[in-house]
Amino acid sequence: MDLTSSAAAPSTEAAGEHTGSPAAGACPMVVIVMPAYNAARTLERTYADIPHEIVDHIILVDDVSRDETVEIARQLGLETIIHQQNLGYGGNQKTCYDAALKAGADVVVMLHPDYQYDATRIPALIEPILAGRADLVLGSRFLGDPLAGGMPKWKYVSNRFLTIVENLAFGLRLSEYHTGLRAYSRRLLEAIPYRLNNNDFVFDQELIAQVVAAGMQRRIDEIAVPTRYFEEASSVGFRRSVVYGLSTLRVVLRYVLHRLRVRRSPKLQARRPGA
Ligand SMILES: Nc1nc2c(ncn2[C@@H]2O[C@H](COP(=O)(O)OP(=O)(O)O)[C@@H](O)[C@H]2O)c(=O)[nH]1
Ligand SMILES: [Mg+2]
Repeated sequence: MDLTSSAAAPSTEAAGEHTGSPAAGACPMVVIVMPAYNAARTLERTYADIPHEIVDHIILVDDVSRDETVEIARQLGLETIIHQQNLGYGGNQKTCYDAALKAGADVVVMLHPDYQYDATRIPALIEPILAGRADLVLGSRFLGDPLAGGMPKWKYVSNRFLTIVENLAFGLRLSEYHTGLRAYSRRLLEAIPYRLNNNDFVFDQELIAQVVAAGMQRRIDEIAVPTRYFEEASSVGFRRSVVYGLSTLRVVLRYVLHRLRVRRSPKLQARRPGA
């Protein structure tokens, strides 16, 4: 499949509530992107928790939802981009980051519109980037108590297992790799060829592998973020989780083979900015 295909070229619907001035340079422009798929029942709640005083612009990319996601996004005044065909969670994020960089973002926060992650933690999430200490910050559920938030036990165990494997392969000590709340610096998104990644959920893991392969692993930080589990917040059941787990192990294997120079991967060719 051609992942860079323009078959689903998005159309921009509306300019949103842009109050920041990237050109001014003095104050970093913070952009929130929301990869959305059937988020009508949770979007308003998610939006209400966003700390708007520190956010310059919000972009929602709709992956051909079958509900009122687009109408609600428009009512909220979000910049709304609509895919022409459903691409999946990773394909959605590609459009999100392209649009955020185009809007002039210095810091990009990926927030799921399903009210699963606590958006009130965004100031703490972007702080390491604003302070120049990090280029990627992960909102970790495992620095807190994910079971208390309702994470199913089997998801907890598989997350722990995959995290141990990824830590060993990447030489890191992160508490988890599978969170959906993340903040990126502009320079990281410009350095990493995220467009080459998979269009499904494993996109998130490929991006971390790319960051490590680019020598930016010391620029990864994490903060504790509570999550909520309820029906609308989680569409990934057991079967898809198994596929996701196996895809994650494939990403790790690809990274190890790349590092050992057994098989070089074009996806992992990014170089550290300035290196
Ligand atoms: N399932 C699915 N989610 C998508 C798609 N495009 C964007 N998303 C978003 O991806 C996020 C994560 O999906 P979700 O079902 O909540 O995963 P889970 O919380 O890990 O079970 C949600 O915010 C969705 O709105 C898509 O094509 N399929
Ligand atoms: Mg979710």
